[in-house]
Amino acid sequence: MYGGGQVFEPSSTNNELLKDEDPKKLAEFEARIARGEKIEPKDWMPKLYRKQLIRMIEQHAHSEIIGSLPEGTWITRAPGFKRKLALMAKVQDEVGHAQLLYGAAETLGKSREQMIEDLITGKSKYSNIFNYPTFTWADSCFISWLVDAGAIVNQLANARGSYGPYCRALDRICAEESFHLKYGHHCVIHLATGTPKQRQMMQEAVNRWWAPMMHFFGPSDKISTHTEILTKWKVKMATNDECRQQFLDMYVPKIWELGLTIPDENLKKNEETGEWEFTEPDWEEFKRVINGDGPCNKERLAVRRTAEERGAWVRRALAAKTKGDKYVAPMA
Ligand code: BYC
Repeated sequence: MYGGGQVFEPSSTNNELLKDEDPKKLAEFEARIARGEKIEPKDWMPKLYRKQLIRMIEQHAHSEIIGSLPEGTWITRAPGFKRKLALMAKVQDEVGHAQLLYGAAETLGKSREQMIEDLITGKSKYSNIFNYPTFTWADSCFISWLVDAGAIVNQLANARGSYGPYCRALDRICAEESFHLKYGHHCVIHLATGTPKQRQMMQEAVNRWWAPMMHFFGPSDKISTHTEILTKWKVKMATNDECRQQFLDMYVPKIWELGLTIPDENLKKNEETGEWEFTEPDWEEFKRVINGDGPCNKERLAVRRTAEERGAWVRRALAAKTKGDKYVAPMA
């Protein structure tokens, strides 16, 4: 199974883990969180908090390296030298984000090797959206603008959360993502205001990516498994529905402004409630994709598996000891 694991873990597993905690320590921990203090790696924390953070940060890290693949494939085909340079820098940033996030997850006791193993064997999940193909340059532009925009909505909120290392990683990531957003917006504007062929290409990309984009924020709050405990412990500072609403509020007008349409005839802002109304996303498709049955899951993991195998000698060489018990020094 690829990008697998169980679909929605029953929250009873969460309750089981909480049952054995020392009530006094748990109350002190929750009081610290309520006061807005950051929890650091050596502080006491409930087993469930640790488990949830590892799950979420690890999935986030995997999403960054897998997410660099659909855009990475366009580096050599990007139109013009400037676009190639910018896209190459962006993709490199995304891989750097994975490094920061794996580092944050490691502070909770799971090794990077184990995380990579769980990714390439399909045990861990990563974002649904990177399991779709980038057929044209416009698909890559959609990711750079709107997927990054969605990521920023989520990350800006969670950077104010409770776990110090994750928040600090998110702060750095958001700073870089804001450049990606500008780059992506520029690419989309160029196509959307270009020749009829360019406009058509951009519109087709919006049509292809809209449904995965709605899924990107996670299942609706009514059916989300982890939101309740994660918001209580200030790991998630906005729910899935809140992030989706914020994204719609900020970006639908910008998409319309460019003369593009959105493939959802029910999409409109309810002026009374201030909420966006839209067609309920197809959660069955979402479940299939996050459990390994999307259009590109197998291909994405095969690429990572090959990279892991081909890079093994480098890791072995770096870890090898020379005479006198010194590690091999990097040559540059
Ligand atoms: N995709 O209880 P829920 C980027 C799973 S990279 C796949 O609501 P939670 C970029 C969820 O894991 C940035 N799976 O979960 C990179 C759970 O399954 P398990 C990506 C999803 O954790 C390169 C189940 O569904 N951003 O932007 O409370 C180039 C139930 O869901 C998804 C992040 O990773 C999904 N979309 O909330 C360009 C943000 N949604 O684990 C761009 C960090 C849900 O029980 N993550 N599931 O088997 C989060 O903020 C939260 O984990 C989520 C989900 C909001 C995504």
